[in-house]
Amino acid sequence: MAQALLIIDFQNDFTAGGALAVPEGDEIAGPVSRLSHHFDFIAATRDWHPPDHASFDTQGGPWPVHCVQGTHGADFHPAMKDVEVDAVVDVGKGRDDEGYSGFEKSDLAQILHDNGVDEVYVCGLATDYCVRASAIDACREGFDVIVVEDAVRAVEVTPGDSERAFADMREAGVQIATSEEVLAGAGAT
Ligand code: VGL
Ligand code: ZN
Repeated sequence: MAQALLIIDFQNDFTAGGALAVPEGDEIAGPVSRLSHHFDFIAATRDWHPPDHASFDTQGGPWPVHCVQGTHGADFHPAMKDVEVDAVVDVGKGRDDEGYSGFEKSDLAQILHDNGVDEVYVCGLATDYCVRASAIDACREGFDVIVVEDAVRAVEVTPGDSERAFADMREAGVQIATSEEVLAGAGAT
């Protein structure tokens, strides 16, 4: 069976200068790049919203307008240019799709199963939203799941959200490891 790297929403709008910039979001570029060379199969999600997505503040939702389909903000971060992505999965496409989990209304589980994947290493943005939801759903789908703690960053709308997200993920059966441990081939802690 095989391992896959799952890169969540590493997009312009979630990094410096973006509409919903995650603090230190750019800093995952190094670990994500190093991890990418270590995996035979890489899937990357994009937050991919219509202009009137229900989560936007213009529609009464909690977030600024972000990751609108086909815009620069929705493009992958420049650091993704060096990453050989095997499958791109877009989520949050429907006006009312929450779009936090890469598995919501997507083929992601099927794509991973079709490629013999049983172990999924998760990195990307943001720890307390899409990474959390995707990692927990990956567990529910029956994958072994390891979140790479130095290759994720949190929005932290409320202080402590990152810590709570890690606790929720652990409780769901997610393991946590550093990129150094993953690259050294050591087991997750
Ligand atoms: C995300 C808030 C809104 C994420 C997406 O990728 O974590 N957060 N849309
Ligand atoms: Zn979104």
